[in-house]
Amino acid sequence: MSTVPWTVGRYVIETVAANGIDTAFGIPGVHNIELYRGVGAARLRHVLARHEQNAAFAADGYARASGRPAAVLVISGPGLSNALTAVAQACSDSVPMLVIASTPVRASLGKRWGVLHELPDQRALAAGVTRLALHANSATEVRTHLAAAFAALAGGRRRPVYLGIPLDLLAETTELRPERFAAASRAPQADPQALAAARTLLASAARPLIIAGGGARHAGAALTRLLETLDGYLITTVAAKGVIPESHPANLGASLPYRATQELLAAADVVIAAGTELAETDIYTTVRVTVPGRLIRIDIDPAQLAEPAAQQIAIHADAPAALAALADGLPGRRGWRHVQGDAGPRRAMIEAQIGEHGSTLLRVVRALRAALPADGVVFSDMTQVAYTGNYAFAADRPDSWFHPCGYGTLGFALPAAIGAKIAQPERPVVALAGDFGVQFTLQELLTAAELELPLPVLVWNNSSLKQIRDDMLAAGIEPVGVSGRNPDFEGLAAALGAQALRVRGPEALGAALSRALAARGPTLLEVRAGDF
Ligand SMILES: Cc1ncc(C[n+]2csc(CCOP(=O)(O)OP(=O)(O)O)c2C)c(N)n1
Ligand SMILES: [Mg+2]
Repeated sequence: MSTVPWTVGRYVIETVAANGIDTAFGIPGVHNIELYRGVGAARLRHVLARHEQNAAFAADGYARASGRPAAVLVISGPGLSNALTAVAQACSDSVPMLVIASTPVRASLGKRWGVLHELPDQRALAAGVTRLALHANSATEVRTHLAAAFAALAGGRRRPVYLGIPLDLLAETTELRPERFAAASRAPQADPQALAAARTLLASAARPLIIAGGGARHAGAALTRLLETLDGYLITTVAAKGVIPESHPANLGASLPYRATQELLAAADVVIAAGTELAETDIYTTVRVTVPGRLIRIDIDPAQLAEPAAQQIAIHADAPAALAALADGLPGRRGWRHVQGDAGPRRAMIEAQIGEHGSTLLRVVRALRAALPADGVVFSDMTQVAYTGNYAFAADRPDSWFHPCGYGTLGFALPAAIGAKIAQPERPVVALAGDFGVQFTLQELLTAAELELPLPVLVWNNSSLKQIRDDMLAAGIEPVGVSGRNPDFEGLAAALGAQALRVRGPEALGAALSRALAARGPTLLEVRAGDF
C-alpha cells in the first residue's frame, strides 16, 4: 500500500507492528481514524470490540495467555475512560498492554473549551493505572515515547503503558519511519551479599516455606529443587497456580485463604516470598499476609521491597533467576516436611473447610477440571464458583487458570478469554462467569461469533449476586439489591450469534464442553445451581 501517506498515525501503527505487536483491540472514532490509516499497511490484526473496556480486557487475556502484549486503540475521552477499568485490572495483575488514545487538538488541551471528548488531562487519568503514561506533543516526542513504551513493556514489572497523541498530530505528515527499538536492559541481578545472607538464613531454617506469586509462576524448576533441598512447603498465590503440579508432595496450592495453610504459615520460621505482593487479594482474611517467621522477599519491583519489614532480606531480581541462584548454593538438609508429612492431609483439611458451605461449588469445579483437556485454559470472573476454583481447580501447569485477582472486576472472563483464544487458537479456552457478572460484557459473544472462535462460556446461574447476598446475611443486613431478573440466557446467546445449552449436572458437562470446544463460534453453557 505505497499510496498510504506517511502520517504520524501511520508511523505509530507501523512502529507498533515493527516492535512485535501483531494484534490491536479497539474501536475507531472520528478522533483516532488517523491511527487506522496505517493498520492495513502494517498488517496489524485489528479486532473490533463492542465496548472499550472489553477491548482492554481482551488485550489482557491475550497477554496473560501468550506473554505477548497487544495494543488497545481508543478514542479520546470516553474511549479512554471506558478502557481504564480493564487497564486497572491488568495493572493490578502485572499484565502488559500498549494503550494508544487520541486526544483533542493540541491548541485546546487544558483550556476547557468544551471540545468533543474533552477531559482535563488524559495522561494524568491514565497514570494511576499504568506503569508509564505519556503524552506526545510532536512527532519527535511520539518516537521517544514509543521507545520508552516498548522498553517498559519488555523489562521489569510488566504492566500497561499509555500513550496519548493529539488528533491533529496524528494527521501530520512525517519524515519518521518505523524502527525496531533496542532491546530493554537486562533484568536486575540479585545482589550477591543479599543472596549469601538468604542462604545463611535458609541453611539454619527448621521450618522453611515458600510463597510463590505471579512473578515466580515460571520458576517451576528452581522451586522444585529448592523445595527438595529445604525439605519445605510451597504455597502459591492464584497468579502462580500450576507453577509446579498440584500433586507435588510439597505443594499446598493457592490456599492462603484457608485455615490449614495459615496455621502452617504461622509455624514457619523462614519464609521466602517470591514475586508476590503478599496482598489482601492473596489471603482475603486480613488486609496483608503476615509472616510471623523471618522473611526473604524476592521481587523485580523495587517498590515492593521498599516497605520496611522486620528481619527482612530483600532481593531485587527476577524471581526465577534468584530462586535458581538460591537453590544452587544450598546444601541438602532436613527441614520439616519429613516430620510434618506431605501436603496431602492438609489439602484434605482445606477441602473439608470448603465443603462445609461449598460442596456444590466444589462439584462444579471438579467437573470442569475433568471435562477440560490438560492444556485447557480457564478465564474466570468474580463468582463463587471461581473463588472455589482459585484453590480447587487443579492446575498442573502455569498460565492455565486466570482470575481478575487484584482489581476484582466483574465482566473480565468473557472478553479476556476472547483475547486468549485469539493469541492461542490451538489451546482450549473457557470463560467461567456468574449469572450477574457475565451480563457486564455479554455483548462480546458477538465478537467471538464474528471471529468464529470455539469458545465455551460457562455461566454459573444461581439467580443472584450470591456472594454479596451471603455477605449481607453474615453482616446482619436484610438482603437488598442482590437478586434481579435474569435474561433468557439461551435466547440472548442466540441473538448474539452463539449457540446455547443448559448443562444438567456434572456428568453432562464433559460432552457439552467437548462439543463447545469443537464448535464454530461461541457456546453459552448455562449451569444452574439447582442442577448440580
Ligand atoms: C465492576 C464491579 N462491580 C461490582 C463488583 C462487586 N461484586 C463482586 S461479586 C458481585 C456479584 C456477582 O454476582 P454473580 O456474577 O452472579 O456471581 P455469584 O456471587 O452469584 O456467584 C458483585 C456485585 C465487582 N467486583 N466489580
Ligand atoms: Mg450469581
